[in-house]
Amino acid sequence: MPSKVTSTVLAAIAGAASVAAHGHVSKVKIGDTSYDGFDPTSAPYGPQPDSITWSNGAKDNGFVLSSAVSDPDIICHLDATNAALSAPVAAGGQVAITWNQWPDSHWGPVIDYLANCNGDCSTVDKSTLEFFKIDQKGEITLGAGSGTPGKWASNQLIEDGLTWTVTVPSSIKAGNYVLRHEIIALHEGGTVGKTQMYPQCINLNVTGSGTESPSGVAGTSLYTETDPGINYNVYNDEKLSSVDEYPIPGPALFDGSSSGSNSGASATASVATSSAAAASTTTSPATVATTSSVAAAANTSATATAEPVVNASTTSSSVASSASPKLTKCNKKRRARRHARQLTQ
Ligand SMILES: *[C@@H]1O[C@H](CO)[C@@H](O)[C@H](O)[C@H]1NC(C)=O
Ligand SMILES: *[C@@H]1O[C@H](CO)[C@@H](O)[C@H](O)[C@H]1NC(C)=O
Ligand SMILES: *[C@@H]1O[C@H](CO)[C@@H](O)[C@H](O)[C@H]1NC(C)=O
Ligand SMILES: [Cu+2]
Repeated sequence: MPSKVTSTVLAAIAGAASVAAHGHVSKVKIGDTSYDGFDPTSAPYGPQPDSITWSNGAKDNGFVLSSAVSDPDIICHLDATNAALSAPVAAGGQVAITWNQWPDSHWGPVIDYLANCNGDCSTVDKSTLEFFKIDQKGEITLGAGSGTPGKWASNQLIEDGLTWTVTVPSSIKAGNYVLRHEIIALHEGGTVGKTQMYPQCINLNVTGSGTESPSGVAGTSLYTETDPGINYNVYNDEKLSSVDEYPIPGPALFDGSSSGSNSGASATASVATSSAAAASTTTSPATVATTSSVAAAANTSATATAEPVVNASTTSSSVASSASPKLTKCNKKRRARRHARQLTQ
């Protein structure tokens, strides 16, 4: 008896340490103004009245599993509630989002979306928001082989002082928007439903003279748990020839986004998502192609039967379905923590 209790307590401590290693957005900086993020790990836990960041119920810096990507929790995190305030930002301006911490081992893409609140973001029903993607980065360099993951956007974020900087597209019309910033951790992504999603919503009041209203999709329709970029094994880099083979999940990048896209590739991607985006392609100057936008465009064209382009995601689906040999102890520890909770309740 005593030994069982002792081991449960030890498991609980191990679980707490592991969960504490996850992260949350702790700061948002726009120009010279810095805003505090919502801290899910500190009392009073509930909604913070004077914040631009949405509150959530992830008390342990936790995540939404990819098995729940159709659940409203995926929109702005667990039990998320609207932020009361909005940060002014000029269209074309930058938003720097800082996390309190992030584990190196939680490899994955960083993706940002906007959704127009068509009114007040402090009271909008999150299920009515339609998100368009404005920024995405996946894998940056391949791993050395032998099941070693490469460098991912999440690792870049850590290197950059735990900060990810997003540019608000200059072409969008002024208004109140929710920025949905997200890290997707793929260390257990080789198993369907086990990818860890860490979204955070932020209210922005976009100013400027833009005219575009990109079409978007509901937060609950961004992903499925079997998308090749969600159910993805990060330990298989020796089988890849290029980081392009990782297909960044979610809809195609909005063409007015600054993350850059080859005009031909992004025009193809726009066909499937937004006629406004496609129209703007003819006037926007060609910029350097990013690997991610090429992959997204290829995937989109394959499914939308638009103009033929190179199928950059050819090998990724076979990669995604193979087993991942080196799972971290993340889930094991969470199970231990759940047990510990049951013990104390
Ligand atoms: C957004 O900015 C406009 C222009 O400054 C202002 O009139 C409006 O009240 C702001 N809305 C919010 C929700 O902050
Ligand atoms: C690829 O297509 C699938 C199915 O339409 C979609 O769910 C996924 O988000 C797309 N991925 C990219 C990178 O566009
Ligand atoms: C792209 O690759 C996928 C995965 O191998 C395949 O199912 C699909 O048919 C290919 N599409 C095109 C247009 O080649
Ligand atoms: Cu974890």
